[in-house]
Amino acid sequence: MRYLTAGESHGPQLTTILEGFPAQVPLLASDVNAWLERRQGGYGRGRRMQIEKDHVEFLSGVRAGRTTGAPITLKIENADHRNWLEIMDVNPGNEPRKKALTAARPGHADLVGGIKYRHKDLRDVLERASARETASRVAVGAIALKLLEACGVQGANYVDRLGGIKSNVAFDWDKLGTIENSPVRCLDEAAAAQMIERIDRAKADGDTLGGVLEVRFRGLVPGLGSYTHWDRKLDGRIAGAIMATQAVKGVEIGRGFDNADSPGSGVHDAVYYRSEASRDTGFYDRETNGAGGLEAGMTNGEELVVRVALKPIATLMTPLPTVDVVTHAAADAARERSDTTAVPAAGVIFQCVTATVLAEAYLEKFGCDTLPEILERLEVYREFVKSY
Ligand code: EPS
Repeated sequence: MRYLTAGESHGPQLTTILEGFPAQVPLLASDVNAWLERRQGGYGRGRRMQIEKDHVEFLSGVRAGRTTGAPITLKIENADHRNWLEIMDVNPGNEPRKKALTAARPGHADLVGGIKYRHKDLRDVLERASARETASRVAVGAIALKLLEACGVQGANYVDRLGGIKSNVAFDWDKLGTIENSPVRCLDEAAAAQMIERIDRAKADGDTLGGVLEVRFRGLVPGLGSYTHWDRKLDGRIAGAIMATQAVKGVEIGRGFDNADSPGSGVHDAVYYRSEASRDTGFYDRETNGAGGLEAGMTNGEELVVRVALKPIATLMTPLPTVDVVTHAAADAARERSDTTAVPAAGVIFQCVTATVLAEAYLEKFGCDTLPEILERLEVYREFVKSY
């Protein structure tokens, strides 16, 4: 399974082609739209989100509410494009264009992207570097989630820290509704109120905020991924996919950085053989999950726990010093309409991006053509794990 995304933030649309996805998976536009809507939400987003009401159109690979096995083409329109027709026009003319950007924003792709691709209007860089593209990745992830759901896998995402304020409520699968209803996708209501206050203050100061997100998946069978070669290791593939998302600066699996300070006896998850089997790990069981569900690049059947550090958005309304790439004079970094924080939305993106890697891993282990075949093989494998 593989996918390509294309499209600029203020161009006509985002286009995605997902290839290698199995046939016979039930799929409606509303399945994807629910995730697109979640990604658009969250306190701290800017005015752009009032313009866009993201929805997907399937242009191939889906018929009568199920996948056909052919490449799936996804179209998501940029409603804002109608306000940018002249600026984004593909034909030459109107140069220098309105909204040309020359004062490179520190932390954004502007300066290095301009050097690399020889642009002096840095809009040619930022239009593609923009996190608007994550709508495509969420759409693909929403499709991957349909496959995972059929395989008995459930996911979650939530905010652990935002702007330095930490949630003090432990994650609980029975509280997914609380996360959905929280404007900052946080389980701790008191912390959420402080986060909102912090976002308001940052906005008033012309500043932006980052945070720490968590993604979890449960119901994964053991043995997805492989220890046999570096690029088959699932931890590397998950970390790589998340790290390749805009503004990510750190990925941790399980108790990653904390484990580094403890002796092995306090880190590794002891194994027990029980008298009753569980669905995915057979008679084998653990009482702890410091590994975060991954050992040697493979799922071990425990919950997958991934933590992600997101830096604050680089567009500051109270800008940092920079240089104008045309005049080389000192300048204030460019101000663009943007979000104060994208932390709540980022968890949605990371869940979807992780789901895509997990779906690939299921296809590698259980075959690629049709969902019924995958489910048959999954049942055989679960029985094998019980017999092992
Ligand atoms: C973004 C800037 C803002 C965000 C955008 C990412 O867009 P605009 O410049 O149009 O106000 O809203 O995110 C999205 C459009 C989105 O769908 O997430 C940036 O510079 O990265």
